[in-house]
Amino acid sequence: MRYQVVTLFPELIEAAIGVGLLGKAVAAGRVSVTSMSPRRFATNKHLSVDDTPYGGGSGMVMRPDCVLAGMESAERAIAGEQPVRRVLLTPQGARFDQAAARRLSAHESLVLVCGRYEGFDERVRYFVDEEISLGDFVLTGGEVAAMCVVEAVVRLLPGVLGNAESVSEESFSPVCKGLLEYPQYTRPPTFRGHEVPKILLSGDHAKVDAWRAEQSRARTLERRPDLVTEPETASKPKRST
Ligand code: JB8
Repeated sequence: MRYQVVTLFPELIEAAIGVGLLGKAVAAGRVSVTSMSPRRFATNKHLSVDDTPYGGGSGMVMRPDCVLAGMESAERAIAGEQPVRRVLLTPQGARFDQAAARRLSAHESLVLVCGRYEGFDERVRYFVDEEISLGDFVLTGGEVAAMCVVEAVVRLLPGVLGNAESVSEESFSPVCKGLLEYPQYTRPPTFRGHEVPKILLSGDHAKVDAWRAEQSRARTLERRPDLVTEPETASKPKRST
């Protein structure tokens, strides 16, 4: 898979792709993550990529010409004439989640477009396939969001995670039924006065499975009730005759 990040700060992306499983996948040639700066397509003597907003107001806006030239160059670099999915990272986008990560992992080539300053000239949006937000908070630019997307997508690619079960059993995966994961423990059996639940030391796998399922359910109800849509919690009270 080939990913290009359009960014004024390529060094931010390069620092992030060198380590961990992502670094391994890149080193193995399984994925490429490269970046393209819109600054390369600046035309004035100051190499500006931003300008003042029409209609007035504070701050600066990313120029559409530099952003588009960066996108198109990024695209040619990874895909030639092959199809590419163009993704804009902004706080106004659709909320990113595991389903979006799975969907994007099916694309051979992604171009992730990052802004700085107060954001993009609105016309940039006419040239992208989708707009993604990490959540209801504002970053100083799209780079960290783009790396979140790359991380979430790359670890889903076949052969990137050593243990395929880690992907299929984790929170939000269908096997977990969209619930949060159960609590995990390792040695020592007692840590600063806190014991590992006895059942996990029992060797009774059926009981362990049942305990974990119940922990997942209870933990999800407590922390993320929005994820629970089971019929038992939604059942109507019986009407008496
Ligand atoms: C200027 O929070 B964000 C984000 C914030 C930004 C820009 C792009 C994305 C551009 N601030 O996802």
